[in-house]
Amino acid sequence: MAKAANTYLVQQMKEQLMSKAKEVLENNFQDGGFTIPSKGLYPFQWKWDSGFIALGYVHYDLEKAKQEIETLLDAQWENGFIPHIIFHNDSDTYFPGPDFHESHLHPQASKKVRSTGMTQPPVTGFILERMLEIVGDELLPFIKEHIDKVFENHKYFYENRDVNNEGLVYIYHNWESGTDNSPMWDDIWATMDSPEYEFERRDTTHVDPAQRPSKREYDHYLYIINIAKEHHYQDAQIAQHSPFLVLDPLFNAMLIKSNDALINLYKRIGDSEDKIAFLEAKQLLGKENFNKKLCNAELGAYVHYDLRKNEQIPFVCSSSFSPLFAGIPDTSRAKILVNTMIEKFGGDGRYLCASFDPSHERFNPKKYWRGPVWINMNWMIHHGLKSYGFDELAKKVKHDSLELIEQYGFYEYFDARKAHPEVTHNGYGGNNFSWSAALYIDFMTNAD
Ligand code: 9WN
Repeated sequence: MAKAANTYLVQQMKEQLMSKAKEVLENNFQDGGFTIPSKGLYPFQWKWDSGFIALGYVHYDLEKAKQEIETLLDAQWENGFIPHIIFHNDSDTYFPGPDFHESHLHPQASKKVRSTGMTQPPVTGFILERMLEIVGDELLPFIKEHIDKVFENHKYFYENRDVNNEGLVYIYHNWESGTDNSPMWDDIWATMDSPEYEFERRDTTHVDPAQRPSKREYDHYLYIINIAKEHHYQDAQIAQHSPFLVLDPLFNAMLIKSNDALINLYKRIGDSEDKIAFLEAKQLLGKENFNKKLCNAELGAYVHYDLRKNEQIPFVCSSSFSPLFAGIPDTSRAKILVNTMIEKFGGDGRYLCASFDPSHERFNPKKYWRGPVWINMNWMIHHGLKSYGFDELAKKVKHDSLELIEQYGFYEYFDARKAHPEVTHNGYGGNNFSWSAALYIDFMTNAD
């Protein structure tokens, strides 16, 4: 009897949270047909956020899911580039805004809408494929209408950012990685002599500064943008002059996963042999070099690669496991990754999956990408683990994600430490954060 009552209460709580998740998305939805990640803190449209957000909507409001994709693709530049932030609207709650980024410096930038001159992980391809799986054939006309823009975006990457012609593309700014102030970048900052800028931070008026990057880190972030601006955001110049030039395993895994999705979608659409052949050739080359260049046997993980120093950046972080999502490791390497995840990131006292190696001295459990758990990374890791048959661990990653949200709310990131004396509330960063809400909906709607 008591058990039945308990099950009923849990069920009720989950239903309430589903409604709350939809409310978060509704409240962040804007008149222009796009959704901001979080009020105040992130008041514009962001590239990789928009993909995860669309995946939340697709379960209950197909129109909004489509609009999210359309408003993003509508900001595409003539050269295929899709920016990381689209300033469809005005807001003074975020720095740096459109006046700092000056995207118009690039001759092929969108004439319709202002944006940044950098990008973010290319998730749109695999999001479209997943949307089709959920909705069914009814969505095919929409896919047909938009898929070429995503293809052009991938082509842009290979034609402009694959400096060694190896099927791997560079990022030139930490904000392009999505994992913005990962300890990974610390050694790059040490090589830079950035000016001390005067500017007014806005993020620290919304969130405890202890959970955000330092002023000095922001100096570096701005300095790289200034260098790119000096060169009018021309890729060839950036590749030559940016002090930050990195092969990021997460970014490249997302590209490879989205390539696969585009290949599958084009096969369904038909009449796209040239595009399929282009993508298949990149897949072969990219996967091979990914395994050669970004795998670190000693650490038992994939790592970043610094193109300036021509050497690996030897740290393990949640991005290290993202290649599972793109089918990049063979099964024996996948087992090694799983062991590393369990040994370094697992254990009873911790939620999976911290964003940086918890055993490392640079781990910071509260600060942005220097340790906390992020729901979008967990979502990718969960699906990656599942695709290799690591069902138990996949379940744990999903379970931990849901528990964090159910206990603490739709936060941007979460402390990985369970019941730790220093932790009274595990939710950090922005609250009512869109992708945490959207992926809660997706996790809850899928039985896996
Ligand atoms: C800079 C919007 C974005 C996410 C990033 C996250 C954070 C921005 C910032 O917010 O970055 O792009 O100002 O801190 O790190 O992954 O896309 O949610």
